[in-house]
Amino acid sequence: AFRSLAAAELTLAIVKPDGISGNHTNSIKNIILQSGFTIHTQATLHLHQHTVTAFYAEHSTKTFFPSLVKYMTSGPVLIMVLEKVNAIADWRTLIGPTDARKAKITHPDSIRAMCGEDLERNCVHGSDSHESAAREISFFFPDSLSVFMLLLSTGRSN
Ligand code: RTP
Ligand code: MG
Repeated sequence: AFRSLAAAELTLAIVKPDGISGNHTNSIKNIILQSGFTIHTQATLHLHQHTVTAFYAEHSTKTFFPSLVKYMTSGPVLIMVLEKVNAIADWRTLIGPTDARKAKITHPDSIRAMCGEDLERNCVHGSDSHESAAREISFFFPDSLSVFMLLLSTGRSN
């Protein structure tokens, strides 16, 4: 009953195909749990190109888009809903900069520094805002009542 007062937040995390094929899933889950997140929901899926196209719609006009779709459909991914106070910003901090090559220099303790390779193959995803988190969680888990309740209880306009 008191949990709703603690303003728990949800975010969407994905272990991308290179994270799975490189056997980084267990280390990533250990970091998640040691950092105080709860794994609320999880699913392993091999995404279809149409699913990736819809998920990354904001990037559909970028030159790297065809390559991104090929990468994200190259093998299974692990999709997780993470729960914690300040989950969205804290998960983005944990994963580090988009470019894993730069992350290895500037954020050597980040997840992308640990298991990513470059600007594209960066092994993990994280929602970048409250709006993105709500869209992305309902995109993959449209039927989850508890997710719906939590998004409602933590909803805000920014
Ligand atoms: P994500 O959405 O996957 O969490 O990553 P992000 O916010 O850090 O980066 P974003 O700009 O949203 O880009 C989405 C994903 O597209 C690939 N990418 N490739 N070759 C390129 O220039 C390029 N730029 C981005 C990466 O896999 C990136 O995570
Ligand atoms: Mg992004």
